[in-house]
Amino acid sequence: MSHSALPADQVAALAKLLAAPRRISITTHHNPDGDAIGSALALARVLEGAGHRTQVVLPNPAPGNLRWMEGYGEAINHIDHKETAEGAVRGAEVLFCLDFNRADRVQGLEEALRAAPVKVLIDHHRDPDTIFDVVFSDITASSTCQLVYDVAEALGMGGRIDAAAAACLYAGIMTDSGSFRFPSTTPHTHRVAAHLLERGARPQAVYEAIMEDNTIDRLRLTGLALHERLQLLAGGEATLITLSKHDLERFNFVPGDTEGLVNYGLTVRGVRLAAFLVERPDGIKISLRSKGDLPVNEFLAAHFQGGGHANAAGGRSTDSMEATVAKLVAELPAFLGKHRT
Ligand SMILES: [Mn+2]
Repeated sequence: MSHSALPADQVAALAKLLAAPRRISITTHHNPDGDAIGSALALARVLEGAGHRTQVVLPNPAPGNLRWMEGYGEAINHIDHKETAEGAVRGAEVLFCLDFNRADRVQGLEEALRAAPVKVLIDHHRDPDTIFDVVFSDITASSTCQLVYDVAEALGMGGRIDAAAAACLYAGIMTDSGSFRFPSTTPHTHRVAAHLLERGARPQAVYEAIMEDNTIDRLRLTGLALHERLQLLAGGEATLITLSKHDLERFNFVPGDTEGLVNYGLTVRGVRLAAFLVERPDGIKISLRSKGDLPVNEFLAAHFQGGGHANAAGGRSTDSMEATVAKLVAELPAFLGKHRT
């Protein structure tokens, strides 16, 4: 397809909502990533340019490597500004919900979100909740940023994407597509990226700001993970990395430090599935990645209260690390066997 086809009735419904200047809030999921922050800040900028009043409201702050994005300083988060954040979400004339599709993904803001009178969803995750009034949900889209670009174009606001908004959108597309390599990367993804470059996004600057922002501690934690915590499973078809609470403490872990770690396991020759298990205060957090037709979201839904995309999904366990690993090791062979090409 040469362009993205957004549902015409939803475009019309949104155009009608935005026909007069509105008081708009824009929110996204807990632990916001590049796609979440990029899409929220870019949309805010475009809507401001079109005469609306906007407020970006985050459940919690962004990691340090995303705070350079234009408009982050004006965004508020629910951890530091509880009342203001809830008021902005609850009281908005129009609430945009970006890069998530279930109310509980905004954590402490959930009640305020449910109370918002008009909710617009722009998202690319599976199985959207039915609480939204206008819905742009496309699970084939590389990113929410790509969809925000498409929505802006469809509304005739594409011209309002300036260099700052273009950098935000480019950042989200780049991070969610694994730097334009995941299967969701289409000709349309590259066309959108090309338009963003024409509007002033600078790929090298965006990449450096986001990807080359390691601390020494983070690199050393990665080193430990690859050197001492990585193992081959299932006769070499899968890898597993485990990190304990103690491992994290040893390297002064801050959120984001293990982001992307699971992907290293998938680069081993012959490996189709990579698992990363990390001990968090509320249990074991599980991340799976796969190559080809190997739906790890189904595996996690069946065994570890999880879900996500076919090649990238997450789950959890309240068992010990040992018990969780044992269960994973026990269930993996059957799953890999069922999906042998
Ligand atoms: Mn996303």
